[in-house]
Amino acid sequence: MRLLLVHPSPLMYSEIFLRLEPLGLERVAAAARDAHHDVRVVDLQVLPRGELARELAGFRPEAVGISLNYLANVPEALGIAADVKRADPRCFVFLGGHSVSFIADDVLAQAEGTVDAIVKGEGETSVGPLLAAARDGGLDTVPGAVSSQGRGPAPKTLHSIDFPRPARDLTRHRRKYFIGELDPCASIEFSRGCPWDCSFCSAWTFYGRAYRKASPEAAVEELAGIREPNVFIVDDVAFIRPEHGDAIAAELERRRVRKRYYLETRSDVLLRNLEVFRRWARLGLEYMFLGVESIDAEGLDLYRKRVSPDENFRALEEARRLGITVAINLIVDPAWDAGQFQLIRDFATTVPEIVHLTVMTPYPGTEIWHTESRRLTTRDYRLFDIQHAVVPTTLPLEEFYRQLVLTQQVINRKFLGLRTAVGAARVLGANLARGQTNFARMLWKFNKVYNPARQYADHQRPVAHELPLPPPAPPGDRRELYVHTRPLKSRP
Ligand code: B12
Ligand code: SF4
Repeated sequence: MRLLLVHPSPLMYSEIFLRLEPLGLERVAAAARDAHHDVRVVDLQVLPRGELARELAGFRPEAVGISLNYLANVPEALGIAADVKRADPRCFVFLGGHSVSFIADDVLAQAEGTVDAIVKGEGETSVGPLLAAARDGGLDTVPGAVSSQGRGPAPKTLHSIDFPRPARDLTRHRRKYFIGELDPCASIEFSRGCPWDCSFCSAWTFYGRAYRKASPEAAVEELAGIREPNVFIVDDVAFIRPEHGDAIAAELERRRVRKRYYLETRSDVLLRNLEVFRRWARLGLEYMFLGVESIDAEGLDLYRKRVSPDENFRALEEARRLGITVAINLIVDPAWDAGQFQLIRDFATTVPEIVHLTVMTPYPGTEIWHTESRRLTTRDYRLFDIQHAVVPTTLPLEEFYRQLVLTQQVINRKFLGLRTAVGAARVLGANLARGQTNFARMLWKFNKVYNPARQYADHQRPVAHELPLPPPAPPGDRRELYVHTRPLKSRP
């Protein structure tokens, strides 16, 4: 079958700091190719919508799969599905990805016949059987599939994440993928899933708390084949198992693979596995994203982070000693008043790290979705991007955004402060010399995108499709939140 896979466009607010390759879609593409389909990918993060129309007309796909990892992309994905069906009513249209897995039945209903199936869970295992069923019938027998014919059995968990390797050759315009000054930047997955259970997060419920690791040999073989000099490691929590991080490092050293890396981890994991991070710093680990979430113990308890403020601060000190630049994430509680925003500004200007702010948002698949969704002030999918407040704010909403943006501006000014500006200018010069302009654009764009009036106005837009609400009572058994229901055994 001719299969076209589509990634929706980036959200304005994430485009500033990074734009990364659609790794999940590339893996689905590879699995479909293994099943002998003719596959193309259109990534609307880097291509204009007109390019999709051109592919539809030129390639004439018999099936179109759209990635829906992000709730805020639901209206766009439904629009694409409708366009595809209008162009060719016989084309088989399906959706898959993280967010849509939790609300598959509702999104299928909202699509009003323009979507033939929604695939829950990992796409590598389902895409082959799905396309076979699209041709021969039997959609209700495909694991994880939801369609007008009914629901298939539970999604199948991929036995090993070593294969299929992402079909990176299908994503053209790879020079557009970057994160901060790592420009251009590719992505790789060393492990999948998270064994913790933070209340605001759906990473653990998607994989049923299972945690799988790529074999060090396969991971390094893949890494060595990546053209880009920079790599973002997409693992939710990198190097949970020190021996895994060490084994990959040893293989990289043996094969003399040298790149620059950005990863995401937890403070307790960093402190516990300091030697691994030291070894990786020698190998090129330059940036790290730490989910600090809250600067006080009360907030950390609320989010069930299972880390203390002391551990967070010690982790920051250790990262500084290792020479790794840290980006800290803090969750903004909509209940904050002006004083609490001021506290965060004071904190952000005293630590040398970059601070990122994300607004506490109850997503389907999280525990807070069940406790907070009754309080939602909006159900506009587009506002569920962790940059908007979707539950009541203590401050009037306009003032909340004013405080939020003021805090982001203070942080940004610090980030671009004199000392950093000298460094940034050096990096900028080097990147521009190589024809890489993503980092430069990021520096220009900030003030245009972060604008309180614009964020407030986003709430006034007409809403075509609304996020569904969860069932009335929270599940007694947390396993009811899982997408993959038979977790593998491994634990950290
Ligand atoms: C890397 C990453 C990113 C990258 C995205 C790169 C890209 N374009 O794909 C960047 C850094 C840009 C990013 C940004 C954001 N992210 Co993000 N991100 C992740 C992260 C850590 C890993 C994703 C990944 O690559 N996984 C590895 C691949 C192999 O898995 P996958 O993408 O899930 O794909 C599999 C399945 O989902 C499925 N699948 C995927 N697509 C399709 C398509 C079809 C047709 C089918 C059948 C199946 C299928 O099959 C794949 C293979 O198994 C996840 C957490 C997680 N564990 O998933 C969060 C996560 C997905 N992100 C999240 C959020 C909140 C965001 C932001 C909104 C944050 C922000 N405001 O800046 C933005 C929005 C992005 C946008 N729309 O523009 C949330 C999702 C929340 C939600 N419910 O909407 C997550 C779950 C993190 C979390 N724990 O809360 N993110
Ligand atoms: S926030 Fe991080 S540690 Fe917590 S469950 Fe999500 S991925 Fe795991």
